[in-house]
Amino acid sequence: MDPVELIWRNGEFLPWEEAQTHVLSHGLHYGTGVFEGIRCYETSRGPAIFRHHDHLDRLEKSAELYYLELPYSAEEIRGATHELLRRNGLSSAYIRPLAYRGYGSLGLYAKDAPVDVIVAAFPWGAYLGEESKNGGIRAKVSSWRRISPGGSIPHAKASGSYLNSILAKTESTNAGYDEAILLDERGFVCEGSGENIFLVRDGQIVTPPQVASILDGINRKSVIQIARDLGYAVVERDVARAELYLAEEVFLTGTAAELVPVREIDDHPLGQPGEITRHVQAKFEDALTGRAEEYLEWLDFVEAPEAAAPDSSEASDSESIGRITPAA
Ligand code: PPE
Repeated sequence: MDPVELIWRNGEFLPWEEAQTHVLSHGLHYGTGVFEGIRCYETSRGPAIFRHHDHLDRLEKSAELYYLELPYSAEEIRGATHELLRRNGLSSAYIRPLAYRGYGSLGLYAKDAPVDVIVAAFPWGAYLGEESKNGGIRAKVSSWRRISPGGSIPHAKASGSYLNSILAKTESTNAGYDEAILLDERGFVCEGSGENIFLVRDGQIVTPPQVASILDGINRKSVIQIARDLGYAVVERDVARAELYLAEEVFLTGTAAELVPVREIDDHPLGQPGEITRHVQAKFEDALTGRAEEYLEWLDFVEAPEAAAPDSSEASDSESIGRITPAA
């Protein structure tokens, strides 16, 4: 991880190294946090955050599902994020807002543990490797099943849920693969450890439905719309494991990964990234980076970063400018 200068926490901009938390923070013990992964891209009209409102909306919904009362509104977090990017001099970045139960009490009914909110932004390159977006990746169906909607909430982007993803990812990486694909308890396909999944079968694009045990990905939504706009049929339905091996093409979507073709699953070769994958991927990347006029509304433009870092005499002054007090 490449540190940058500042992290926003509870209304203040702190130096990166000072953004620490108490070891008895509730979230550290029980995974009681919700978060987002967002990307900001450099475009010809300045830096722009892809579908920022949708991410903040999902953050609020994840918080609601786990009874976390966010002390800041989406608009306050959005404003803090804009300023964070600007003050860190970042015109492209991975953005990680996190709301978690902090220090105050342990135990499972933790009404006295406050909800702390942070936003960090830092450079994060290709999630599944430099070559992933071009050459595709090798994936393995995990022996770990995706958390079920009867025991937890796959649709919430909650910290604790990621133990499930981590088991799958670790298993597949240790076995020499790039990514894991998780099935649900019935044996149907859900998603990658950190991405949604799409298949091409008989020229049609197929993806597991929202009621599957998946995170309702924002890039999933974007890719469904882009593919339909390009004239492809997109069907949301249950996908059997064997269909992964029979598919003409398979690809994954996610904020960190972007759109990544899959070239092999469980030692069944799928071949080089296919035509439909390439077509959708090209348009998707245009949408991310502001080159597709028709999707400009998805971009939340940010004021360009400060050209030079402020000198230290001004720094302490400007520290207080972006201070935001919690919403009532
Ligand atoms: N499923 C899971 C389980 C998931 O974690 C992600 C995002 C997605 C689907 C795709 O969602 P979206 O980004 O809204 O299209 N994974 C995030 C976290 C990755 C991490 O390692 O941390 C991400 O891509 O930012």
